[in-house]
Parts: sequence; structure tokens; C-alpha cells
Amino acid sequence: MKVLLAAALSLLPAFSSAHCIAQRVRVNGQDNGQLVGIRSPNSNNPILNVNDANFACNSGFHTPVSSKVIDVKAGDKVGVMWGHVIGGAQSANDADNPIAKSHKGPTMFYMAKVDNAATATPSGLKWFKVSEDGLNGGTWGVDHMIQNGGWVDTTIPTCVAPGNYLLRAEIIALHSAKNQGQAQFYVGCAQINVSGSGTKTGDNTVSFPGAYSATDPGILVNIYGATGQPDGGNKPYKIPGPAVMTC
Ligand SMILES: *[C@@H]1O[C@H](CO)[C@@H](O)[C@H](O)[C@H]1NC(C)=O
Ligand SMILES: [Cu+2]
Repeated sequence: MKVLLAAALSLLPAFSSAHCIAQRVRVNGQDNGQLVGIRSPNSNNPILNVNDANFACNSGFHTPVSSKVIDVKAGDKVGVMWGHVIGGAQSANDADNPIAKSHKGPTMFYMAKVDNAATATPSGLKWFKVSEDGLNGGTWGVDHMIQNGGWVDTTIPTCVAPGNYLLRAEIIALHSAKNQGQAQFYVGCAQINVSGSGTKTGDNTVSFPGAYSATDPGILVNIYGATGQPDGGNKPYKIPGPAVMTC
């Protein structure tokens, strides 16, 4: 019994360090390449504090940060790829690439209007939510991300005004989230230039940090049901943040 418990505990550090990094951007399936047009951190460690000063776009960037601003049209499908480390797999047959399977949780995208996406400071911006994928029939947004080889796509709303934006990709890993301060936030920001004839620069805008509280029902949450499965206890999962903008 003691031996089993010790063995189980010894697995925990490896379990919790199987993190991920946002690192590629694709437009309608066309990959722009590794670290092009995206601010990606060097470290795959998550942010744990919802009030972290760098909650918007992360910190500790791989340098030089890409000066590329990726052209997209309103209505285009834009995707961000996540990987265990920069480059994807850490080793051959890396079971924790793009992320450890334990890391259940939602995936989301937000956008914020900026003057120049290559140089914009991410703090103090007004972010609107573009899309979200939480828990549906026992399947999490992160499960879809893993099924898609690390890619998560979103559609740039057709009503968005032309111009530069930061596109914030986010994953929340909830495997330890029953304890306050243990939800893991992974973020990266793509640099995009939207063309089109829309006029909106957001609805239900929020600040990062500021939008989330450590005790939000989707952040301080036990995702394990009575059978020990990460099924949310068959209750609906409340994705943090504002409602998705509609056109
Ligand atoms: C954004 O795209 C528009 C339309 O294609 C173009 O005229 C403009 O120069 C681009 N701006 C930037 C900063 O890339
Ligand atoms: Cu992790």
C-alpha cells in the first residue's frame, strides 16, 4: 500500500510538467512556419495566477520575436498550433506532445485591436472572445486539440473591422484545478492584419489580467466525476470569460 502510494506520488511531477507552447499560425490550413507571426514563450510552464501582469500574451519570449504580421481576411479560418516544447515533440514518440492527455480543459481565442501587431504592448488592451471549446459529451477542447495534432482553429468574425489585431490563443488545463491557484493557463498571441468590410472592434470586451477570478466556476473546479473520470461529473462546464462576440 505504502509502496503503491509512493509510486503514484513519484509520477506526479512528470505528470504536471508535461506542458505546452503555442508556436505556429495557419490561415485556411496554410502554415506560416515555426515561430512566425506569433509571440511564443521559451518556457512551457503555465501561468497559475489569473492576475499575472503578463496574462494577456505570456512572457519570456523566444527571441527574436517575429516581426511578421500575418494577413488574413475576415471570415478566414486561422489556427494556432500547440506543442510540448518549441518544435513540438521533446523526444521521439513523445506521449506528452502536443500536451499531456491529463491536461483536460477548454480552448479559446480572443482578439484585441492594436495599431501595430508586431510591436503592440499586450497589457491594457480590450479583448473580445472569438470562440471557445469547453466540454461536450465528455470531450474537452484540449482533446480536440490533441486529435488535431496540436492545432486549434477559429474563424475571424466577418463583422470585424480591418486592421491589426493580436489573436490570443488560450488553453486552460484543469487536472489540478480543484485546488485554488492550480488551474494552468497557457497563452500565446498571433500577430494578424485583418482585411474586410466589417466595422466592429469587439463586444463584451475584457482586460487581461482582470477578466478571470481565481474562484470562477470554470477555474476552481473538480473535473473528476464519481468514477474518477475527467468528465466534469456529467455537469455542464462553465467556460471562463465573456460571451463570444456575435456578428
Ligand atoms: C493590412 O492589410 C491591408 C489590406 O491588405 C494593407 O493595405 C495594409 O498595408 C496592411 N497593414 C499592415 C500593417 O500589414
Ligand atoms: Cu502541464
